[in-house]
Amino acid sequence: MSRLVVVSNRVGLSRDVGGGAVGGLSAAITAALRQNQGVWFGWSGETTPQYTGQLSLDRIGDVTVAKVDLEPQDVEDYYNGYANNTLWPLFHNRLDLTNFSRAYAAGYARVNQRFAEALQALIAPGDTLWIHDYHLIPLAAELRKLGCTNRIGFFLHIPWPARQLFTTLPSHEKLVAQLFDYDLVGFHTAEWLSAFTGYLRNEKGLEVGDDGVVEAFGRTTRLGVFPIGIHTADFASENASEASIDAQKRTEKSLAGRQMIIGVDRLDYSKGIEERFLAYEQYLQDHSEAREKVFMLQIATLSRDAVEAYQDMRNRLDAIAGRINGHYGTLDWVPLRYVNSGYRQDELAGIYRAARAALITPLRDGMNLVAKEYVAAQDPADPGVLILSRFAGAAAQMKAALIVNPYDRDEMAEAIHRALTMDLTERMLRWRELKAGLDAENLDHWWQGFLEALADRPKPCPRMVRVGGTAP
Ligand code: ADQ
Repeated sequence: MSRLVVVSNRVGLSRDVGGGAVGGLSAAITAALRQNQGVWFGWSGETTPQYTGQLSLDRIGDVTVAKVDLEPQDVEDYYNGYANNTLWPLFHNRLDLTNFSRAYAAGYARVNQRFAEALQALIAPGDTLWIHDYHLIPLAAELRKLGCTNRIGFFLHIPWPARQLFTTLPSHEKLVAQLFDYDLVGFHTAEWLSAFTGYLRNEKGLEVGDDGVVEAFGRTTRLGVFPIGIHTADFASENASEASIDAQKRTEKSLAGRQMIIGVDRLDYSKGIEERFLAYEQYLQDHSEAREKVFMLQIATLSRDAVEAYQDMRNRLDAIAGRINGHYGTLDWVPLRYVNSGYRQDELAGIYRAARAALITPLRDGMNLVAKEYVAAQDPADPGVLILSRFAGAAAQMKAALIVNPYDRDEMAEAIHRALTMDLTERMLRWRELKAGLDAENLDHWWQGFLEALADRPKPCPRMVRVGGTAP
């Protein structure tokens, strides 16, 4: 059996994290690695004054974890710079926050080259490599330069931008060419894939075959759609752990009979938290009868604090939350609870269950797993209502949610009202449809589907998409 080597910017498996604390994606990759005698390689998160390429190796269960330290300049140019100050904002339609810098681009190339050199020592001839996300697009090209002929797949966890935006990136063609060094390139949705093939067609005159195969830059790759799912059982109320039940009870106690609306996100401008706060404020203004009977809990864990755009956003959110609570709050009612702490997955499941509605309203999101987790956590006999942005990749699958435009404050305020007044029959109908979708396309389905497609090059990919078309 061939080994699986997974590469991501950070390794999501460590000795000191228990089961209930592990995020869905990390758990999926770990499951894939365990079944394939795997190795997980990535940056350690640490810096060293001068780069050495020294690998630190550990064995956790059946998985070998391999990490390298980076120089401070690498972190600045590659991670904070090109990944989080160039590609992330650009791929999330925030050209206004996108910083094009040659130093960043050079850092991105340098670190991918360093990763390839460090990784080479770990790769055996029959190994399959699976590279994750926008930090590492050039990695296969760097490995190929070193003579690597292994099968290599790439999965993009974020959206692919429209051609008109993507072409603002200096050396955009180089980035696309680097994707042709992979044997398979996967996207979450047909929409992101179609943005990519739109670039190929309009900029390069290329057409993609019905089987997803496309030839360019002297190489051939295959494109496919693999929407990520979750392990529904981990969130299901029937299997609730003690920590989950405890979190649910604590949350319910704090409700004091009020209905709760929940938002859970990494604190990021793509998640639309500011627009969500403003919509909630609008709802309180439009529905005076709901005041003191409802509150919103927004959990937003800090991320990428070193990037300036994130500090600005935090300041704005603090100001809006303060304004809403100052204006509407009473002696015993805080309309908006806004917390920056992180929670374990099983605790989150309990909190989700206590919420009558979830407001998951990103401005742009590759998929959004929180929307799926909220649905999976609900009590089948009394489920809450999911309000979901049409700009989350998840909206393509979760059509039974209340789908909203996060830029339309009035529409969002109406959706909150509708969710909080929806009768049990409609809530159950919507929930059952959503849950059936989650069960059919779960996390195992995602990683197994990707690896099967990667192993089996000649066969058409499942859900392969024709250029300009939709999945058959
Ligand atoms: P993220 O942008 O991190 O992921 P998302 O998919 O919503 O977005 O969340 C990933 C995980 O983090 C979820 O399992 C969630 O429970 C957890 N999480 C989020 N906020 C949390 C909080 N405040 N406290 C504790 N846990 C929290 C990127 C892309 C997404 C894509 C995923 C997976 O941006 O679009 O869905 O990768 O491909």
